[in-house]
Amino acid sequence: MILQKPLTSNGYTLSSAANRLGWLEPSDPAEPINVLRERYQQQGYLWLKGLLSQDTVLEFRRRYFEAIRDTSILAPGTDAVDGIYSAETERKGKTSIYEIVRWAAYEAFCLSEPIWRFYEAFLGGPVYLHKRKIIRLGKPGQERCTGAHYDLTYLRGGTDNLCTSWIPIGDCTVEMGGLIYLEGSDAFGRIKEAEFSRANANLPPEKRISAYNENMTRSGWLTEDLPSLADKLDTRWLMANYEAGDMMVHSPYMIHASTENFSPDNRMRLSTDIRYQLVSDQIDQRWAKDWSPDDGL
Ligand SMILES: O=C(O)CCC(=O)C(=O)O
Repeated sequence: MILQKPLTSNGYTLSSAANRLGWLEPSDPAEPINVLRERYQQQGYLWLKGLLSQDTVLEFRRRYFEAIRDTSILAPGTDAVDGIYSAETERKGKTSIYEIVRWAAYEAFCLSEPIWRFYEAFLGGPVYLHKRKIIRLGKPGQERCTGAHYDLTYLRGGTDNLCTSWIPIGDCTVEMGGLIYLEGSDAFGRIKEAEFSRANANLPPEKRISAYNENMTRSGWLTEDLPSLADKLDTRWLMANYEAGDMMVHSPYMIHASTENFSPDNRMRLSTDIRYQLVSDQIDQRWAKDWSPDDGL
């Protein structure tokens, strides 16, 4: 695939050299669960193609954009499901994102049967969905992107036997700034976490599990400089053209980030990221409340 523009993230440009940029490998959710488990162990992720019904995903996309149409974010006269950005100055609307993450319709979406059934089989028992669930909107031209990090940084108060589902709510091409993964980085995430655990060992309990204590960066991210990290680890950033219905599963040690949206038709990237674990494992209680701007995570 030839990109119209090189991928950028927080002001850094990702080299298009083949040794620094590659593609995620897709998986079929119908494959035997032990095959999927083995692939997840090797890769640190699974890109489950078409796990969810496209209609369910698109219905939620439409509902989301209809709810925020009064902010003038949508180009006039366009269908909400397309999520076409108006680039106009936005007004404060009736419905905030923090209200949307409390919708029963959103919770039902995150608890879609194909998702929890997948995790029961994958993790081998009854599963728990963390209450703190995040929705992210990526507007074309928005320079701020997600920096390189692994999720356990923010989830140190419970088990590490947990998985993140990153779900594109609508198609999300590479140009729209979907999630990218640092190939083979689960191992590096484990090394970093062991280093942080040693450095944090003498801190009081609350600080020890914090993503923002004196041993961490201000955001908890490893870096915003994605190209240098790939150079340092001599690896590649893996990207994908996600489709509505796909679900990513990634390990809490797998390093990921996002890139700028430069959709040629001004389509907004909408996604959610949610976490599942076995209900019998220790649950990080900081994640047992709905996502809010002041939750300190
Ligand atoms: O969607 C993003 O930009 C970040 C998502 C993320 O960090 C995650 O899924 O863990």
